[in-house]
Amino acid sequence: MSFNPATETADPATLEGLTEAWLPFTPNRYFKQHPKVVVGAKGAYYQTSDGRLLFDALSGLWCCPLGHGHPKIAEAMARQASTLDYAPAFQVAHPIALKLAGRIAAMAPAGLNRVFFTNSGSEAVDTAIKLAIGYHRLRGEGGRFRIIGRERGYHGVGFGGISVGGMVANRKMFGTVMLPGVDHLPHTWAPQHMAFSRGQPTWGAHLADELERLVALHDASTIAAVIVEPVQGSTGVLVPPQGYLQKLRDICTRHGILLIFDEVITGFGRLGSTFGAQHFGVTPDLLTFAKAVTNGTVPMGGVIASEAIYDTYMGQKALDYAIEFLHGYTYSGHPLPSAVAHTVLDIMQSDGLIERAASLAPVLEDALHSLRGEPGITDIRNCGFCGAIDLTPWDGLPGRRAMTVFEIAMQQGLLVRFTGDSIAMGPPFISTPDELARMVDVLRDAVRRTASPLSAASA
Ligand code: PXG
Ligand code: PLP
Repeated sequence: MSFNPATETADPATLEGLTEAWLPFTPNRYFKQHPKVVVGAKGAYYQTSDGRLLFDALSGLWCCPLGHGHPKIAEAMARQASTLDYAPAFQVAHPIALKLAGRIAAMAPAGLNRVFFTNSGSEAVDTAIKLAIGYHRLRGEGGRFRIIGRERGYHGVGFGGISVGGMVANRKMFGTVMLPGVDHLPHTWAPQHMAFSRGQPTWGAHLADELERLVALHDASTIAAVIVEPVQGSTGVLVPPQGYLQKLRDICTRHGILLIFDEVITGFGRLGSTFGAQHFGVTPDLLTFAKAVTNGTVPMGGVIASEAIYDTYMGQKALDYAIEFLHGYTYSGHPLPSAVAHTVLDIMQSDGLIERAASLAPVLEDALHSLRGEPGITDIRNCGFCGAIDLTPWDGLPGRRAMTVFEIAMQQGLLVRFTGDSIAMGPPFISTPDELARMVDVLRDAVRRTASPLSAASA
C-alpha cells in the first residue's frame, strides 16, 4: 500500500505551482515528492480533492477550535469587507477594534487590561519583548535588558522569538545575530519523574528556582522579563509541574522582573479556561495571544498588558501629543479580523465552547492514556483539551516514525501533527467523544504498524 494518501487520486490541478512554492516549516524536497493537499473544510474535517474527510486533530495549527466553515464567520467577513475594509492603523481608529480591545480586556485576568493588536503570534512576542524592555527604561532601569526564555519554548520566528525560544533547530543558523543577553530556564519535562502523568506532573516545581540561579548570575538589575508558555505547545504539550508557574511568578515579583505568558496556543479556551493564566491561577504582566481569537480564519494576534505597564508608557515626560510607543503594524487591529474576532467570541460564548473544551478534557485524557503499553510509546501527556504522545524513534531515522504515523493516519481519515517523534493533538472544541475515540483508535493502529521501521514506500 502506498503512503501517499492525499495525492494518490489528487486532481493534478490542485498541484499547480508546486515547483515555485517554498513552504514554511516543511521539508520541501520530500513534500514535492509526496504532496498532501486539502481543498475544503467543514466542521471538524478537512476534505481532500478526492472527497475524503480528515478529522482535524490539531484544529488546524492549534487555531480553529470552532471547526471550519462556520457560516456566521463567513458572514461577518463579507459584511466587514463591504462596510470598512481597511482603516489606517496609525493615528486613526475604528469602533470594531476598539470594542474588541475592551472585550478581550474583560476576558483577561484582573489587572491585564490594555490590548495592543498584531497580526501573528511572532509579532505579539516581539511586541511583548519590546514593551518589557521599554517599560524598565521608562522607569529609569534601562540596565534591565535581558530576557529569560526557556529550553524547548516556541515563541515564533521573529528575531525576538527565536532568541528567547528554546528549539535548537530554529536557533542554530542564526546564533550570531540573535538578541543579546538572553538566557534560558531549563524545560520541565523529566520522563524519569513524570512519564504518563495525567494532567500536571507532581514533580518539578523546584525547577522554577533555576530563575534564582540566573538572577544570581546576571543580577536582577539586568533582567527585564521572563517569557514562558504556560503549557509548551509546539514541542509536544509539555505540562507545567504543579506549583511551578506560581513559583516563577513569585520570583519575578520579588526581583522586579516582568512575567510574560505566551498564550498563542493556550489563549481562548484550549485549556478549558479563557486563558492559561486563569487555568493555573497565575497572572503575568504581559500576555500574548493569536490563533484562536479569529478561529484561524484571518490573521490576528496581540498583547494584553497590565495597566501599570500602560500607565508607565503614558506617564513618560514628553510632549502630550508625542507617540508613547513607537511600534505598530500596518494591519494592527485590521477591521476584518477584528469583526471576525467578535463573531468568534460570540460563538464561543453562546455555544459554551470553552466549557465544552473543559468537559471534553477528561474524555481526551482517558482516550490518550488508553494508548499506554502500545509498542514504543514512551510518554503520554495531557492538559486541558490537548495532549501528546512520544514514540521511540526508529534507529538512525529521527522523526521518521512519527512522520509515518502521520501518513498512515492520513490514509485512515485523521490529520495529526508531528514534531520529532512526538504527536500532538488539540482537537476542535466541537468534537464529540466518539470522534475522540476514533482519533485514538486510528493512532493506536498506526503506532502498532510502525513498531518496527517501514520503508517509505510501503505500510
Ligand atoms: N508563541 C507560541 C507559544 C506559539 O505556539 C507562536 C508564538 C508564533 O505564532 P505565529 O502566529 O507567528 O505562527 C506560536 C505558534 C505546532 C505549531 O505544530 C505551533 C505554532 C505554529 C505552527 C505550528 O505546534 N505556534
Ligand atoms: N517594509 C516596508 C518597506 C514598509 O513600508 C513597511 C510598512 O510600511 C513594512 C516593511 C512593515 O510592514 P507591516 O506594517 O505590514 O509589518
